[in-house]
Amino acid sequence: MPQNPAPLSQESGRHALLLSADVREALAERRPLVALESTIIAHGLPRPRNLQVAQELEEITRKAGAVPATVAVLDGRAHVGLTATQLERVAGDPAVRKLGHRDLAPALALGASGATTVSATAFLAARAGLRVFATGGLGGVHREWTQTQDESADLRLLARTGITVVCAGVKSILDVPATLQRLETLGVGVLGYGTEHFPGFYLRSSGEPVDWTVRTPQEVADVMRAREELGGPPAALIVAHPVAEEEQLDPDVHDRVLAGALAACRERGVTGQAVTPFLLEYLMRETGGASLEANLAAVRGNVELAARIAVAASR
Ligand code: PSU
Ligand code: MN
Repeated sequence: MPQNPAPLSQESGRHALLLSADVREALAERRPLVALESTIIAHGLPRPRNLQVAQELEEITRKAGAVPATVAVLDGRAHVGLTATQLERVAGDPAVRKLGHRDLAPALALGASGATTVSATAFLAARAGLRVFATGGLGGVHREWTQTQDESADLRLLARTGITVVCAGVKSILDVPATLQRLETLGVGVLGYGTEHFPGFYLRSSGEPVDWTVRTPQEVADVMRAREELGGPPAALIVAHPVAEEEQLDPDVHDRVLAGALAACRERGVTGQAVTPFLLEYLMRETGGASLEANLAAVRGNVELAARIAVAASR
């Protein structure tokens, strides 16, 4: 969307973006690209399965006709598009931190390495000139918000960044109605993809309605085009894409285990950036891996749809 600051060129400073050769070429030739988030790889999935998944997500993108651009910070340089070796490092190196948007400058200045969350990935991808981004579930307003004030930095960044984000809604560990309200207030667009309900990440539906439903990648591309033609301040467009019925987590299991996860989080005093990885890990353990399979199914589906949207939007 055109109102983002001009894309950074690779040469514009010591801390500028490093684009992989693939990504640079695709941008120059206006071919479809999809940005992929790395926090889910480094901190959202167990090792060594996470590396396989990271590679698989890039493969799914290519198969659907787009160029994958996994985003991460390595040794103080922000990368959009990783080599195979760099991807291995993000998946395997325990020194890789979790970086939200506000962490980027210190990480760059101090030479740190980190995986990027939705907020940092969306920012860097838009800076590089990418228009479509895929992840699992967005961050949002946590259920204990009134006590902890824990609202993911994802929301505010998405309110100010013109990029289309394909996700399975927001993580169901969150307060979904409160998050949807915040998205409305912040002016972030929400489209249900093939559904009249906002997805529930591990579940097909969160039970909350969406105002707009689209049914094809072309319809999403048309909405992107209309937003560009309208102009105005940049904001993200969320394409909320539910996990397939047969791949969702059993809703009863979900509700029961989630209650335990939230209680454990409170008892152990887990706070800040550690909350989301803690809850995801707890659910995975207590569902015997079923939540992991639902999470992966959702991410795979989102990446494929994002690639099809990128293809439609590049025509
Ligand atoms: N989606 C997943 N798994 C994850 C995440 C998203 O399927 O681990 C990550 C994203 O990087 C998102 C982050 O930005 O969780 C939110 O963390 P927090 O609540 O600390 O902002
Ligand atoms: Mn948080």
